[in-house]
Amino acid sequence: MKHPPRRSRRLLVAAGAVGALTLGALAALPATNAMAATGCAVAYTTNSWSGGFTASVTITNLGDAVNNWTLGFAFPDGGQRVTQGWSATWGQSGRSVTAQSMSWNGALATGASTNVGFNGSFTGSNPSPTSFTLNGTVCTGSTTPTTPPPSTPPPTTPPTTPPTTTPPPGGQTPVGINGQLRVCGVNLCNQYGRPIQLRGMSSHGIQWFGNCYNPASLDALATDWRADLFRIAMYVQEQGYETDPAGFTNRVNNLVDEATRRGMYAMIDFHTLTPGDPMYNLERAKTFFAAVSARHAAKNNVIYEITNEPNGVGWSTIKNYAEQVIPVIRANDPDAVIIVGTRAWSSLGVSEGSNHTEIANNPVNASNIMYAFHFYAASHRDNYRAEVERAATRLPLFVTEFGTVDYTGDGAADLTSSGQWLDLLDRLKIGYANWTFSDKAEGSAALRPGTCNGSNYTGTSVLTTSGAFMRERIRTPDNFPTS
Ligand code: IDC
Repeated sequence: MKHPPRRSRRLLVAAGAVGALTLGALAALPATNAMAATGCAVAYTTNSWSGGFTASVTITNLGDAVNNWTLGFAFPDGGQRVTQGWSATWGQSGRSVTAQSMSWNGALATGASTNVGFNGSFTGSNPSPTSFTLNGTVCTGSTTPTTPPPSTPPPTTPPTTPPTTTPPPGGQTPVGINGQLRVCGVNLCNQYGRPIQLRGMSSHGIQWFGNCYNPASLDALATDWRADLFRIAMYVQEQGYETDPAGFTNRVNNLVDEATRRGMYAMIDFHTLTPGDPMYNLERAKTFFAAVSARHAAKNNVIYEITNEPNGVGWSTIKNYAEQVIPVIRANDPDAVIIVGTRAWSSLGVSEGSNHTEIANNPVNASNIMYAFHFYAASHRDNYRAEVERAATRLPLFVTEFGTVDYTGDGAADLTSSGQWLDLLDRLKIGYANWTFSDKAEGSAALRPGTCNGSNYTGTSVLTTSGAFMRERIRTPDNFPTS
């Protein structure tokens, strides 16, 4: 963590609520002293468009060191709302807004800064709040951006273009409701510590179908499909990342920002497939994940999938790969959920004659991780479902990819088997992303061929059999507990 240069003592006294304490007394106070001096400066900047805005809030602690903090302020206008925050637990009652620190940014030394932010909406005007409190003390430091750069990586890039449709009614997006996720036992839990299931779609390879991920299609995914999740499939081979690392990193970053703007979780899929040994791409994975995790560290909606489908290698190789890549992400983004692919095309080993016990007996040495399971409903049936049911009692699972068709990604949708699969995943609260939200002429694609050349992505007329089935499943109301 970079600490900003120490501020002048004069400013400390001027800004902090130190009362009659002398500088000497202030310096001598232990951080936990009940009389600990408090004081703060807040820089609040916004980037707004018609009806919406992104706010960046840099908090500088000008008092004694704290281990956790709560920022408070009031919106000047009654129509202003926080719709989705990051790097803090955000709450709003009437005009009053609070932001409570997370475990990783709660500790603020004297003079240290941290940056938090949120997306908001407004009905009338969008004036900035003029008064802030930190742990109940009014911040008397400057509210103009005189503070040093934040000590955490920058938050969501403010939108450069306004969303073309308004967010779902009530401003309650999946990310807005659930916030930062974490693994709890074998489940994925939301910010209230309650298990949830995320349902969404995977892109096709962004090197081929980049034109399918545009404002209109992503709006449809968020508001017409009501998807919780968008998986960004970045192939590494097959004309993917290895041909242009900077370019693909940039494309992934942009798509994460687009998902964020719409209140969806973004899953970054390092889409290894052939060769099946993830070690072949180890250095690329480290470079890529260092970049994307630094870029999105301050967001609360990014899930990292570090290898799509290992195949032809044993579990110990995958585990070794994971234990080298996970720390790279954790160094930048300590609280993000990370998903590890499993043996035999993420079948928990089943497609190569093994099963989940090899993982349960020798799990990846890291916390807050899940394991991927993939299936193609026309190829994988009862024995795979039975294995998922067994594994789900011991391992946190996420179906980061599945098809309604056979394992080639083509053929007819098997809606009976697909329905059995999704009923099982619903019951076990296992999240999923369907392959693919694209218009490729193959059975697994949700959009009819040619759809991505047009501008309409809503309704069923643009959908294939698989797409219509998936849209119905995904758009049924979510069950996201909020207490
Ligand atoms: C398939 C695509 C197909 C593409 C092929 C090769 O549907 O258009 O030509 O990849 O890249 C997976 C993989 C996924 C496959 C999919 C269907 O993760 O990349 O997509 N599948 O074969 N695992 C099992 C099936």
